[in-house]
Amino acid sequence: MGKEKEIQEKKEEIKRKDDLLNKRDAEIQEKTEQAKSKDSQNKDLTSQINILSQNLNKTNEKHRKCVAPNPCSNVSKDIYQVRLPGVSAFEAPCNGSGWMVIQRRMDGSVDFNRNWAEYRDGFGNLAGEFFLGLEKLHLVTQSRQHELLIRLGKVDGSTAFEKYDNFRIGSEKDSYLLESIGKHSGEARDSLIEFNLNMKFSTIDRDNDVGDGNCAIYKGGGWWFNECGSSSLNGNFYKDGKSRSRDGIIWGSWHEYDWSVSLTFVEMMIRPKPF
Ligand SMILES: [Ca+2]
Repeated sequence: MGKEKEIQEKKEEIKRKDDLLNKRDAEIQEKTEQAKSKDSQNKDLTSQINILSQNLNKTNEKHRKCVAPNPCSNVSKDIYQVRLPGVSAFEAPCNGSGWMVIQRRMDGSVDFNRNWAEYRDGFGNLAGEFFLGLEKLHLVTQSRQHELLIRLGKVDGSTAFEKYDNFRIGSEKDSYLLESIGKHSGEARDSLIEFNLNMKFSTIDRDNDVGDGNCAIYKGGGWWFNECGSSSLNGNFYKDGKSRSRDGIIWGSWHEYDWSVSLTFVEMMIRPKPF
């Protein structure tokens, strides 16, 4: 009987050890599961962090564009060195009220009958008559929403303005298309939306208008011509305010579409639209 009892005890001891080993196995199994789960959670977190980081980059990019500074704010009336993100520094006149002047006609001292490269790069005298250049207009207006203000004057001394709230120019690849102009207000009334919106820029050597001939040749200067339209602020300058053959500086909606009129003063200005 003593032997049987001893065997019985050994069996029980083996069973206890077996149970213990099984328990250890179960624990190891559980720990492994937990580790796997943690690993999966870590992967989820890494993926979330990547998404958040991408979103942050996008937001930063938008923020950079939204806060592109107004180079003409707090600047007195003078020629100013414009530095904007992503644009090489260039000079432009500010008018003292936050507007950057991009084109001016005042005395006929500068010839506006120019070719594509000249309208692209700009020409004239920043203190007098000039055109700032389409490439700069493209880069500046793409960086943030801009307003366009046009001041007009007749030989009799009367003046008027027209303002647009979303002026944007396409790239040279798109022939500096007038991509957007927005809503208009002012006493000169609109002479751009109907005919010039979505038109490419044309010059004497680059006919991008929609008619058979080249409006830039007929009108004496580059513009976003249609066929040809009722505005041409780069047209020929007539000191007496009388156009010889519909080729003067015109803004039809202000001079009742009387094509014998030629304006004797123009200033085109832009500024970032206030929030
Ligand atoms: Ca044509």
